[in-house]
Amino acid sequence: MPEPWWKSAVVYQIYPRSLLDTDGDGVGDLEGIRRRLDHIAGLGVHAVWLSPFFRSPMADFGYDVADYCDVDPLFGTLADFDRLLAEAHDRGLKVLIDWVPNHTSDQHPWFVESRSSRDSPKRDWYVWRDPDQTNNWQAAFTGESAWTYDERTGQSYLHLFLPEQPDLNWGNPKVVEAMHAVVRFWLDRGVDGFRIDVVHALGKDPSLPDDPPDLATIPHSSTHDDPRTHPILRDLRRLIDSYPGERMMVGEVFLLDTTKVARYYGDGDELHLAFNFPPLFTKWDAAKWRRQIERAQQHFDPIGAWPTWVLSNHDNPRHRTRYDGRLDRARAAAVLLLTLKGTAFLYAGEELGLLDAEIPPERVVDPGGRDGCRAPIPWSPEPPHGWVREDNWLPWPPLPDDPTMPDLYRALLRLRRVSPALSLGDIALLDSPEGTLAYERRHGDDRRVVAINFTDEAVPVDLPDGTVDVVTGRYEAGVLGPSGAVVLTTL
Ligand code: ISL
Repeated sequence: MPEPWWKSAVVYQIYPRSLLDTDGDGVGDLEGIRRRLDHIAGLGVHAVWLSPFFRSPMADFGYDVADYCDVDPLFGTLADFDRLLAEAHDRGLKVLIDWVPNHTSDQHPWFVESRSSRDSPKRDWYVWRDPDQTNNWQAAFTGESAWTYDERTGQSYLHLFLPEQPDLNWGNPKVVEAMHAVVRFWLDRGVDGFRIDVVHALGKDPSLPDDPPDLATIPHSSTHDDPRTHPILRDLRRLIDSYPGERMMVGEVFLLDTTKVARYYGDGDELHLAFNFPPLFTKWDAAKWRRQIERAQQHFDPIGAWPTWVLSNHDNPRHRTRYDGRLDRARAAAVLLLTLKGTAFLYAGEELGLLDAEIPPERVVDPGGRDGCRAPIPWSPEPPHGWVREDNWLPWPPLPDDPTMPDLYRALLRLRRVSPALSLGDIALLDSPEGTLAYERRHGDDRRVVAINFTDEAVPVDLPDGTVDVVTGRYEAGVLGPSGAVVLTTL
């Protein structure tokens, strides 16, 4: 049986506000995404993931949803979405949408009803407690309590994120039913799957125990790991797998421990894929990366879970920025990301080698300090860079400084498509000199060897004989140049 598409896939994440504005309001829109489809498909990726475009008051820029089944007017209409979906499919691109099931907006009619009185039929759709029955959980972004007191009914509600993002109560079967209906709505419309926001936080112990003192200063959403989440995921898996056409879900398991992340694959009956973030937080250091690869082998392989790799997204400084702004490292990192065993996720703009924008204090809009990586993407050198206006919701990042960067991504994606070893093969770490990383990918007769030099010196790497598929920096006479990377076909 052929492997499902999402195993060999590379997914391109789009933050709709930042890709391209077409109506002149200074914020990207669905039509802008449609107009960039040729570029995206031309890179050779297999799928796009759209961050939320649903109706929202935008307290968290769309991760506070007020209607799961409609498009926010800022981004367009449902008809625009249908057209985008159809045109993506015409180009062979799968479309994943971002589903935010842990919390809604405080403006969602469910919450409006829930907060209206203690006897509201939707009271128990959220988590309400008397003020003396709350706990010490800390909310993300604010560093304050995860509970907000609501005067009207004299109780407090739980929010692992902003007070404008009340947590749903997944212990209530009515919530489960309503949220399954949302999933069906989009599957019926033809989406290929979901990126699921903070999926590990869905299940909650109704006794809401305090965090131990050593964790009490960390946002609870990054430590929450309750076993009640697993049956919720098994139900969702059954629902998604009941649809034809290999629909899938990739979960944001924001637990910075690969051992824990692996559990969200269940016995092949929970998430199809889970983000594994520790590598994203790993420095540009060969030994540290080697350890991350070993951990993925150790925790995912034995249970038949397929790994994922991501270097940048809308929540963190772009990897080039994290790697001291260095272009040579960004080029080598592209080789690393696209030759590891697992599904890879690109963040729009990384194929241009983008850096974060510098945000002056008066332009800060995100309560979580994440504006830099969400800056509008400059698609051409001359202002307004393919956009309508020069001034948009966030300032521009530095303009791309290497016009060959997209060629590197295209070359790597082409190689992945023709190489069973790179797209689906096993990985074996090879011995290599300090400061370098080398591994072999193998599938049947197809064998590729990859080496990355994390240092600023040229290093002799003693790789097997082979022909060079892709190189960044220099590779000559067995010596890999400073911050260089090479992919070889070997016999
Ligand atoms: O953004 C973070 C650190 O800067 C993370 O802690 C983040 O809160 C975590 O990854 C959860 O993120 C997701 O849910 C949030 C939303 O703000 C993020 O954009 C989303 O990716 C709440 O919905």
